[in-house]
Amino acid sequence: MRVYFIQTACLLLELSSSSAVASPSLTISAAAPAFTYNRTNFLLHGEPHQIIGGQMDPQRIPPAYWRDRLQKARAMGLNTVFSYVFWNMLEPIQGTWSNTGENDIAAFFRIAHEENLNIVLRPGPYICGERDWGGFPAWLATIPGMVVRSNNEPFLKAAKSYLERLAGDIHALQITRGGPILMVQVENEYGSFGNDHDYTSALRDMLQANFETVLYTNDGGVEWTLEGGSVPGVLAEVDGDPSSGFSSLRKYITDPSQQGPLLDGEYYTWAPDQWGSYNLHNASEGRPEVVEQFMKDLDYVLSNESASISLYMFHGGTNFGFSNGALWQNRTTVFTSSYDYGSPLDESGRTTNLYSTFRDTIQKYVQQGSIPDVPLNVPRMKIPEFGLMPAMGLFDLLGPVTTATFPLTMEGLGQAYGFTLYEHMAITSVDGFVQPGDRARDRVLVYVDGALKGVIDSQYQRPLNVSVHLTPGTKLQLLVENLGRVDYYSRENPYRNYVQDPYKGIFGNVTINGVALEGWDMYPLPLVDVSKVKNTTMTPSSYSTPLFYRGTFSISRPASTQLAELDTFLAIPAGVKGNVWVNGFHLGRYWRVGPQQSLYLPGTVVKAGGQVNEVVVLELEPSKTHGPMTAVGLNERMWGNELDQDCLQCV
Ligand SMILES: *[C@@H]1O[C@H](CO)[C@@H](O)[C@H](O)[C@H]1NC(C)=O
Ligand SMILES: *[C@@H]1O[C@H](CO)[C@@H](O)[C@H](O)[C@H]1NC(C)=O
Ligand SMILES: *[C@@H]1O[C@H](CO)[C@@H](O)[C@H](O)[C@H]1NC(C)=O
Ligand SMILES: *[C@@H]1O[C@H](CO)[C@@H](O)[C@H](O)[C@H]1NC(C)=O
Ligand SMILES: *[C@@H]1O[C@H](CO)[C@@H](O)[C@H](O)[C@H]1NC(C)=O
Ligand SMILES: *[C@@H]1O[C@H](CO)[C@@H](O)[C@H](O)[C@H]1NC(C)=O
Ligand SMILES: CC(=O)N[C@H]1CO[C@H](CO)[C@@H](O)[C@@H]1O
Repeated sequence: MRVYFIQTACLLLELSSSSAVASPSLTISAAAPAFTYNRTNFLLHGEPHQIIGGQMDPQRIPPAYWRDRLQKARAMGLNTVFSYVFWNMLEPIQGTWSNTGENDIAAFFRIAHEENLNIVLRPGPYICGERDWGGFPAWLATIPGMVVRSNNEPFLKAAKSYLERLAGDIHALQITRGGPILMVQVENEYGSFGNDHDYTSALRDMLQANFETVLYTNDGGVEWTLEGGSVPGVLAEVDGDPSSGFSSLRKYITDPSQQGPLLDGEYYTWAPDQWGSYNLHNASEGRPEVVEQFMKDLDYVLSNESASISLYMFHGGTNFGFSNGALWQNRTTVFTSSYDYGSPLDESGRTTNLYSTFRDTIQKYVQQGSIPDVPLNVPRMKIPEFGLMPAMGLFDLLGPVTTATFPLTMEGLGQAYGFTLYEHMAITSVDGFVQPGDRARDRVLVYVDGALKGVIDSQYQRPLNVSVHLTPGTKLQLLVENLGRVDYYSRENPYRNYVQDPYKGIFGNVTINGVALEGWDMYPLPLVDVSKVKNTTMTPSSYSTPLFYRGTFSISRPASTQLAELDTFLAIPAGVKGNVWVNGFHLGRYWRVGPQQSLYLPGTVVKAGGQVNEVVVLELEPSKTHGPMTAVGLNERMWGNELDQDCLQCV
């Protein structure tokens, strides 16, 4: 039996539910459509077709590398790429459609087509995917009456507008129009979350109004998830372990309008990483029994002509910037910026041993010589260690202030991601523990008159009680970091209401000894543009509040150097916790607890030919005692863990 990764992959366990649904019958037109299916086979131009797929999400990959990653997918033997689309990146502000760069989904699909790959589109609107709020834009949280993932008018209205615009961009790329899009998924593993068939039917209708291709659902392979997630008139499929999933499909999907060939829509090639001193990097490397099971499962699927598969992930890529999601059990657990996933194509787009092993197995089931040769791995570069100098305090970069008696949430301040600073000037004397709203959302650094008093973090199983002593005129500052909104809930999780509670910053009152503090100055720090970080060095008067550091490196190789040769993993050896930008591009977060100890720096943002590359680092807990701040580019990745010095007893 394959090991299930229950807690963080978007799939789940047992529990049964009743119900049967009335069914419109499946309509298959007579003149062999480009792509359809009967009870046992997908049919591509009328011929039985086995989907050998792998997941790769364009918005997690630098666009200049799309073709390389797609070529490598084809060269592993895949014939189809499954892609999530992240609504929050396409519509960062309600009504503003941003479909260029990494959001140019149509361009990714066109390249896939050129590289002889088909596409299975997974547009959500909810996609889970270890992404902030499962791909929902944060502004949804500010719409009155909003109930996401439900048959709720404000939600369906916003979802409709998103799906219409997305369909507008990619309409011509459907297989019915000669493009690569074979199928479109309805919602995402909805059965793990709910069983409101009115909601999923409304989404089905919306997708049918916008797409001409086959629709399908994808759920965990047990009765209750299949019952909750399957939709009349829509092909029902499963994910996870293929053997048990397929027999569940055959057993529990009894409505003919939902029956068809078998597809394991997410076969896990391993798992994402989460921050934590005791969380080791997840990988199958060095675990032959795991790889053996992968191959057994792949053989099991591919030897059955009724069955298809998609590897989740073929290539994970990166949760650049602040884009990662999180989970809530009885504390927050946060996905790393790296979304390596232990996948066959690693985070930097290099093929791995696992890639070769998958390729060998796939070879057995496809026409001899039909798989292209594998492109060689280009070595990554090293960058010798270089200095980072203090340039500016984070608190010297504050924008316009919002003042209110009681705190507003990050969303209430019109902010989606990053940090928010809450300042209160004491007017009376008070002593006691700080309660930052109903709970920490998520990591709260507490300062009194500029001195760090402690860290309250919802990741901690046993958070610290941070005690403060305020007298009239003392300044209390709470710097609240949004570590990523929860992206996955199971119906069985007692905390599932967190999907309706994405709020960050301070929610409720800040209290000390139960007394609410009144009078707040609030400063959003979304850090979308670090060009305002001064290009000078300074001598900090104190190291207790967060500092921006700057440094530069240059690469003497000619400007014409192949981009992949400029790939590296950037590490900040003395760093405690913070964020890194190179030439203005936000690589993501670092945190010494690990397991991620370096950030993927794609060659696409590096300038060669001796030009200056500018590095900006926000260190949240600067110190002189950790040694000088430096950065270094590693050509081989290191993973590792360290204890959390902010709270040794919190875990
Ligand atoms: C589905 O179509 C294929 C190809 O025409 C055929 O071989 C197969 O028997 C069909 N299955 C059913 C259940 O009709
Ligand atoms: C394919 O798998 C399904 C589900 O497990 C099974 O019912 C069917 O008999 C298999 N077909 C072959 C040819 O093995
Ligand atoms: C919840 O917390 C307890 C310790 O207080 C721990 O034993 C348990 O495993 C936690 N549950 C989850 C789902 O993390
Ligand atoms: C914090 O205070 C609460 C209430 O006084 C107490 O139950 C808890 O154990 C304290 N936590 C720690 C880590 O000391
Ligand atoms: C905050 O405190 C004030 C004063 O005690 C109270 O009126 C208000 O309801 C509180 N707000 C919340 C969200 O608890
Ligand atoms: C910033 O300063 C460095 C020298 O410390 C210089 O090489 C670089 O060009 C400057 N960048 C800008 C944008 O002025
Ligand atoms: C499949 C797998 O190995 N999952 C592990 C990934 O990492 C987390 C955190 O260390 C573990 O809890 C999982 O078991």
